[in-house]
Amino acid sequence: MHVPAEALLVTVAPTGAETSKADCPQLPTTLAELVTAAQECEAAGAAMIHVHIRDDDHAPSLDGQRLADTVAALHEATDLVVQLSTGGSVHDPLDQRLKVLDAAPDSCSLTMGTTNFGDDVFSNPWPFISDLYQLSQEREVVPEFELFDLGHVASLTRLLKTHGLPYGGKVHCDFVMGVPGGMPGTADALVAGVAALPPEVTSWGATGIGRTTLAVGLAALSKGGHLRVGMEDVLTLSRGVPVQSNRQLVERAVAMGELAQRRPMTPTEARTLLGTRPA
Ligand code: KMH
Ligand code: ZN
Repeated sequence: MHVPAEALLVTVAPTGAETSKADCPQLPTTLAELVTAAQECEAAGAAMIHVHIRDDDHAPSLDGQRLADTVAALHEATDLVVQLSTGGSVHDPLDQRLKVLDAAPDSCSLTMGTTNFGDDVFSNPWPFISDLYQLSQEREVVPEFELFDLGHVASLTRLLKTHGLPYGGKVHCDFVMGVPGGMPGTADALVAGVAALPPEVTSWGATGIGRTTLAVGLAALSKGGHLRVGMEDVLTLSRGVPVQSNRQLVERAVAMGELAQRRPMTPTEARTLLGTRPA
């Protein structure tokens, strides 16, 4: 199947690891809430979901059984490409983050370097990146390379030179911009990042954290990229107006795409774009 250039991959990142349920009761933290959000976002035009799970106390979790149950429930209830976060929370140990692949998702996030993350450090040393990448190749899980900084693009170039192409042969990356400590969420930074991408990259998307979401989304569309949106990344629609559901953010991304004459990609097209295993 050929995926035409006007097809726009909208990824939803509905939960994340940073926001508490107490601060944001509408954040989907239970499996039932996550599945409902996934179904609503698929109906609104999302084709992939980037998943962080929570435990019974709504705290971030990398529990293996919960991860496997989540992948199964999302596959049962939707056609979305299921991407599990291997970033977890800044407090998760590297060995547990490697075990995420045991849950056999279609895709996994793979961050290309250590980043200051507000007052914390999001640790991604080279040996961990290298181990996680080789494990993804063995397990036939397609990585999405998360680029928080320009140096991460250089590390991606090094990784592909060292270990070859991912499972499926496609290289998809996502610029995560506007994290305090990473590259700014500006059009200028995105243009620099896209210009530095290695030739093996077959597709890319972007997300801007917090108030950078619109600048980054519009810049990504201008450059022909794809979009990630969701309550992991932004909690207001405009100053003082809280996001009530992930569906609102997907609807806004689809509307922005329509202005740019892009139409939302189907999950089947997304599988072709990304090179994931068949559904
Ligand atoms: N929660 C952040 C520390 C990922 O999902 O791979 C890391 C993160 C990236 O969200
Ligand atoms: Zn994440």
